[in-house]
Amino acid sequence: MTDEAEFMARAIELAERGRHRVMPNPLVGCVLVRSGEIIAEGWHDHLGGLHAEQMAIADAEARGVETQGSTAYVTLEPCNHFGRTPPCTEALMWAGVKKVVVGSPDPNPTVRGDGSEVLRNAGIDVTTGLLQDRCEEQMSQFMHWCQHRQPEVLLKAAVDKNGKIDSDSAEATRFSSPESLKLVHDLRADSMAILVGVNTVIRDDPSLTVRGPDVGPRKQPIRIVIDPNGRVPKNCKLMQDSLAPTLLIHIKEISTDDDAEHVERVVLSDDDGELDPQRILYMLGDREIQSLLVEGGADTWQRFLDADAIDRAHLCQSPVSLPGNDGPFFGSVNLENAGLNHQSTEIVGGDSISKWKRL
Ligand code: AOF
Ligand code: ZN
Repeated sequence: MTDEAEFMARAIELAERGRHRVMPNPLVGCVLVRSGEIIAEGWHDHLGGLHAEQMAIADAEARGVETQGSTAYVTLEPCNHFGRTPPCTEALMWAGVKKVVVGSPDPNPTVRGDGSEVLRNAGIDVTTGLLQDRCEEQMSQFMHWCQHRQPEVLLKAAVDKNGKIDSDSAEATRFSSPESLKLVHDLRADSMAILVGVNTVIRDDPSLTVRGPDVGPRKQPIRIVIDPNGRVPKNCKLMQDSLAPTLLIHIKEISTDDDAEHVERVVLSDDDGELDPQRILYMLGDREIQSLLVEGGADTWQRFLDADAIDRAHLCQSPVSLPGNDGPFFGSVNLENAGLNHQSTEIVGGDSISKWKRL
């Protein structure tokens, strides 16, 4: 790796520190370099916190390090707008940075292209595209939403050795290892919304909250239930606990008199009694939801796959055999048939976790 690439790689590493905590903002990292040495580091840490460039400049100031004449390596094009923070372009100029090396351009329409142009007009040398693929992969949810105005969708499925789905336990606790259950909470924490079908709620009464990872000041992911005909029981956890918002999607008006405050219902038009996943994604995209985790059950997975509505999948296969030979079954073949490509497989606590992606 060149020195330049190493500096950007460090910025990517720093950006990771904001994971779960910055959405709907992207993960961004920044280092300031002078005479071939990193003199300051910053990252976007949580929603409402400083942007990466501003944190790096503050870091230099706090340690009494001179930023004049330095080069900034930043994973995303600096913003040039007054949002939750003042523009990073101004901060970089103020700090006397002479060169900015950008990973990815910012596709956000309110900042697009502008940041680099403003910096160039101020006489700062700007180059773009260093480790761009890695930067964009790290902020894929943000990139996807900016491009498509709908969430990036991740399917998570847990099956036994034979591809059988655990049909009557909440959160597959009977057979996935503790290590892979922990991963489930990481996936939830990495999502702005979690979706299940009404049958899963009736059968498992899941709470669908993030337990473990720190999500910072952002809210817990919204819990969404596809419930065409209003069958979600009033006394289930999603309706009773207010740990996270709950959104029920119906195809007709359902009486709402005694719903708790955290519960919202929306009515979407249907196709022969079925809710089209694509219609759901547009509705969520309009609400600026950039990432959706589809947790199940099997019918919901398959409907989303059939509608080409899954971008990524994690399939967790345990070495345990559940009793009985009857279905439902689910596995690689369902993902392959839906046009997803296998990316990698790792073993976690004895379970095999394969990752899939639409290219
Ligand atoms: C940067 N550096 O570290 C980040 C940027 O609402 P705000 O003010 O936090 O602005 C959010 C937008 O700024 C976000 O949608 C994205 O376009 C950009 N994020 N920009 O210069 C950063 N996180
Ligand atoms: Zn900024």
